[in-house]
Amino acid sequence: MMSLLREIAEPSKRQILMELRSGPRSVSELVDATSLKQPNVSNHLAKLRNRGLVKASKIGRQVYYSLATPEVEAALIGFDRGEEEDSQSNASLDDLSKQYARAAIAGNEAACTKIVDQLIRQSVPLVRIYQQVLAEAMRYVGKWYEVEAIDVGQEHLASAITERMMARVVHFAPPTRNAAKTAIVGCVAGNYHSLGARMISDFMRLAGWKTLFLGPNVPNESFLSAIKEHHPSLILISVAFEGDVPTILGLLAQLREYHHENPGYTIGVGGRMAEIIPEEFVRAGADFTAPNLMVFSEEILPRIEGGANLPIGVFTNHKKVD
Ligand code: B12
Repeated sequence: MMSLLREIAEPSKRQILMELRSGPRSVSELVDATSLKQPNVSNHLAKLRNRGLVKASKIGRQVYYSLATPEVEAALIGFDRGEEEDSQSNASLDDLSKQYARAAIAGNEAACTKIVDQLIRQSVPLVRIYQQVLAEAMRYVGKWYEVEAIDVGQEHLASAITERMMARVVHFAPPTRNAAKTAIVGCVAGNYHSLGARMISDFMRLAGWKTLFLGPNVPNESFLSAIKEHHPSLILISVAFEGDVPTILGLLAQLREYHHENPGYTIGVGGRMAEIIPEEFVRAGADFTAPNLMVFSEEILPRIEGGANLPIGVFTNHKKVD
């Protein structure tokens, strides 16, 4: 550990290691990113490799370097915490979400990583990073797309970067407890907007639930077979489009039927349509609807875990609708 800290304390090596936090880099990419001379970069990399801090992998003719273990990354973050007086440290989460959105549509993953890492260092909870920075940034991306300021490629780029940033946030947020219950989360068939459902799924996992994330565009039969196989206590479905409403209503009807044979699960619906026609989903058999992760984590999950009577009801932003 001491030798690890000694290496990190050396500014040029730290510059290289910090750059590798955003992903594997070749020597020439590291030269561009750090402005160090090529022989210096190669020399530092050789030493860092010898000491087990960096590993090399060959793709075609090119050699890529990356951090050797999660401990190296954790040490870098710890070092950085005390060291760096970051210009962003006083920025509000809203400013950060906008900065993040701009960086994401430009494909500047290093800048996105920097914003996210800073929030991790400041111990901002996962729910706030997800909701107030990443989800909010994606809302900006949507607005820019709508006014044709960006194209579909940039929208995809921002989504893919955001998925990787979410993995990063989860990586540094250890599970807090073990609820020993199972949840199944997925998007109804036709819905490819999976970031929201994945946020809910990550949060559930950290809340100690065994969580099975089925991803985007899940056919109703696949939802049902996963439910029959894993016996979840909670089923969470994301629906974004009007066109997907008949499909989810069909799924809710099937779930109601199966419930007679296998009671014991709670059903929640979220996503854009859950804000537009929440009552319809509750009438069709959902136990609750939620507009976002914040409301789900603060208002709904505690009720489920506390054994609240079902249905729990319709929630809009931060309040229950009676
Ligand atoms: C990114 C994005 C995409 C990506 C999705 C990538 C991915 N892996 O998810 C791609 C490029 C694939 C895509 C495709 C399309 N999209 Co799109 N997309 C967006 C965008 C920009 C952001 C969505 C997002 O990820 N937000 C961040 C997440 C975290 O927020 P969220 O999904 O709302 O989830 C939160 C809550 O809803 C809730 N939640 C969600 N699910 C669940 C489930 C449960 C159980 C619970 C409790 C809570 C919950 O919690 C989450 C966190 O708070 C929006 C713009 C916008 N304003 O939303 C448009 C948007 C949703 N897309 C739209 C459209 C039209 C499309 C396309 C038809 C064409 C297109 N524009 O490319 C296709 C259709 C694909 C399909 N069949 O699903 C429209 C939808 C309009 C509508 N409702 O009819 C929007 C609003 C853009 C617009 N203004 O036109 N899209």
